[in-house]
Amino acid sequence: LRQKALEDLKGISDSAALENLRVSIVGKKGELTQFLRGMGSLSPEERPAMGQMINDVRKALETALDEKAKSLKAAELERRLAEEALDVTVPGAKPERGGLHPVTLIQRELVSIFTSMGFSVADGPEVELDHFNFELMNLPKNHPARDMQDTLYVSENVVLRTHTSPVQARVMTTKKPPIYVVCPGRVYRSDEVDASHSPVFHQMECLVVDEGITMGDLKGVLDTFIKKLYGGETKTRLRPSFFPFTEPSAELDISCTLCGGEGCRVCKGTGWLELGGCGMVNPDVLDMCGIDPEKYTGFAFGFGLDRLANMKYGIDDIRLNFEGDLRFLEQFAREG
Ligand code: FA5
Repeated sequence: LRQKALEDLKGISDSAALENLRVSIVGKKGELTQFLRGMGSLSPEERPAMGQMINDVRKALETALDEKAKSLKAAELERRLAEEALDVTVPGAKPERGGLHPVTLIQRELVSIFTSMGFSVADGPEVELDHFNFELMNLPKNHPARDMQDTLYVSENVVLRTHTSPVQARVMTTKKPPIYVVCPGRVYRSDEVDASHSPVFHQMECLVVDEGITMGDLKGVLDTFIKKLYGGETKTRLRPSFFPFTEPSAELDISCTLCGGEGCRVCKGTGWLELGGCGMVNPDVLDMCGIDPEKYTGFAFGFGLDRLANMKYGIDDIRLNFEGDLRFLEQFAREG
């Protein structure tokens, strides 16, 4: 039995087979156990010698089994270590670097320019009451000038804000002058999509209300921020216009920063680009918002951030701003 068991042990190469062998020798029904059971039939004289012999065999086999178990375990560990080894010298996969969206970049830059001039930032909801979006902006229901902005209505009295001007009303109805705020944000209009129009776009509003504010202050602030944004060479121009919430009103143009001359794809060769509207806050608006128009005057302007960003970065189609194409966005990821 001993010889055979030791022989069998040599051929074993995994722990499951080893366990089977152990059971077949020293298990409850194992061969050696059977020998022990058979001792009852021996004469008392024979028993001690036989018992001694079985015990010796058992000890020897158990030692051999334990040693085999140890060496199998060591070999298995060795194999696993080899299989799972990591090559720490293999270069890692480079993580993709995200970038800020061009509109976010321009918005941050503008907020930093305006806060450096003493303005603070105000915010308002994108789902807005008709009351703030239109009525307090001097656009009562059925006023024809509402047609200037194609409105997405949520219900009779709730709209997706068509401009950032309702934030003006929210500020004026809750704060007393002096007021110096800018309000960047997303706005919505049911405009046809083309290279310079999107149904979702971004505007930034600027509102100043204080004693003795004039159109000269408006022109001065416009000039200052445009020069800071595009460089000292850039010019601004005001053209007479109409908005119900400002009087007088003007359209703000800036000299084309990407001008390619006659065939310029950005300004169509005119040398000027329309950026947004502006004017002196209509005294009726001040009055409706609870500010004394006899004591205070103010100016406001609002412009499209997408167009401003596109001019700054030389993007010729506004749709790129909303498509989320990584090939476009990754161009704005900064190194470092
Ligand atoms: C307004 O929205 C006024 N609230 C601006 C204003 C504020 C005037 C304060 C006076 C005082 P307007 O509808 O012109 O004005 O829009 C302003 C700018 O938003 C436009 O000049 C243009 O740059 C941008 N814009 C308008 N519609 C779109 C559009 N569909 N896609 C992208 N940009 C647009």
